[in-house]
Amino acid sequence: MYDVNKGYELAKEFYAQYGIDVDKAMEIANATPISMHCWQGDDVLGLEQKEDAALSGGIQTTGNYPGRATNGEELRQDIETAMKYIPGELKLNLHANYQEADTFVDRDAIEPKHFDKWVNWAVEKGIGLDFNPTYFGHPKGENGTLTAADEEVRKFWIEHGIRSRQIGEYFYKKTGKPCVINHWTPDGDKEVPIDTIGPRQRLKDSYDQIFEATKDVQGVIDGIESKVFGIGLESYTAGSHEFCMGYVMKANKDHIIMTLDTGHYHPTEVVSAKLASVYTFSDHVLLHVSRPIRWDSDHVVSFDEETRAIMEELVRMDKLKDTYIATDFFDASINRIAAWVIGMRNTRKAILAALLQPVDKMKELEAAGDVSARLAFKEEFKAAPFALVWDYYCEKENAKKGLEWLDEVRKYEKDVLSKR
Ligand code: RNT
Ligand code: ZN
Repeated sequence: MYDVNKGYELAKEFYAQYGIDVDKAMEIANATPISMHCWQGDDVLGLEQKEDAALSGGIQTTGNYPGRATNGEELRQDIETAMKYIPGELKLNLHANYQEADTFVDRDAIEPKHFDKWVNWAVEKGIGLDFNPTYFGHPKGENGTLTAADEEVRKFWIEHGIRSRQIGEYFYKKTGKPCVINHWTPDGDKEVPIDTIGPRQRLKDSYDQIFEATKDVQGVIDGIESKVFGIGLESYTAGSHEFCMGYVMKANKDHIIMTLDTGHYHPTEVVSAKLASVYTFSDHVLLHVSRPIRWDSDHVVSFDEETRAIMEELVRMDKLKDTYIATDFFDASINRIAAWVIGMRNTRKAILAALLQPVDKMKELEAAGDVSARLAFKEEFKAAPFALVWDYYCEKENAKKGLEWLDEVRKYEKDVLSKR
């Protein structure tokens, strides 16, 4: 019989050799909020009561695994089930197309009350809510949203952005926790357009209008998310990295920050290498943790080198507490609850692993110019007995250690998902 306590005691001794306090690391990892995206549960389709709901805007889910949530009740039930196996502080991240009005309400007419089922659910659970305007999956977005040359269309989407910030404030007031809003628009072009600056000037103006009209909104933080390309929009994205970084830095407002999505850069560029530069000029960052396989494929977050490197950077810069960590992936080819559990656990796992390193010692060695020891230390911790601490932590938080959650998710699939 595998005894987690025994493993934990041994690991504690291992880490103590380097002056690492395992309990402290678990405590910090546990208290770091991760905003779990609602859209893994239904392949980003939303609850707008439209027969023809379909994903567009350059993002795509692939796969047709049975059991997708088809209404708010099912989605909440699935989220609750996944959350049982995800240790630590959580928030729920909603998209505007997850509104639950009785009849169809268009994006420029959404109101806080259309989200009351979510709000009541979150208040009951004691968790915070984050939000996203949905600038995709809509016929009015075919020729751009916030960049649209058609002023009527652009107005429609600006109104959507304005209402989204008001809904964010409502979430804040109801839950008592700040609402982090992510602003992302897919607007772009299959070919490089002749006019590359016009759409960007309009995008800037649209964001300006949204923030100006809602300048009194309280309790909302706004991430501006860039992207290199989307499907069908391969050559040009108006909201590029430079555009979004420029917008955020020039805005110079505490609540307007950069969103860095791990799948939104050229394949050889990594977010872990960008964080320190952004933090030189900003106090906060919104992180979208995902996994790009050759492109922004939004695979389930892995406990891979880059996810670990990101968390290591945040710990080493002492910016973990200043970073809004959110997940963003959608895999329709596997059990969707398992997708959430695996991706969320890996995100938390990477945080814990980063905290179980002798950061002060390594900084000391570096400052003293001992670059050989620096490398030796870096390498040593890749094979440290981290899993023993992770198992102990999961058990302590009643989130099931190891793969124990898998049988329960299988049972839920048999009892609930397969009957949908
Ligand atoms: C798309 C962006 C964006 C979306 C979600 C659904 O490439 O990453 O964040 O994934 O808003
Ligand atoms: Zn994203």
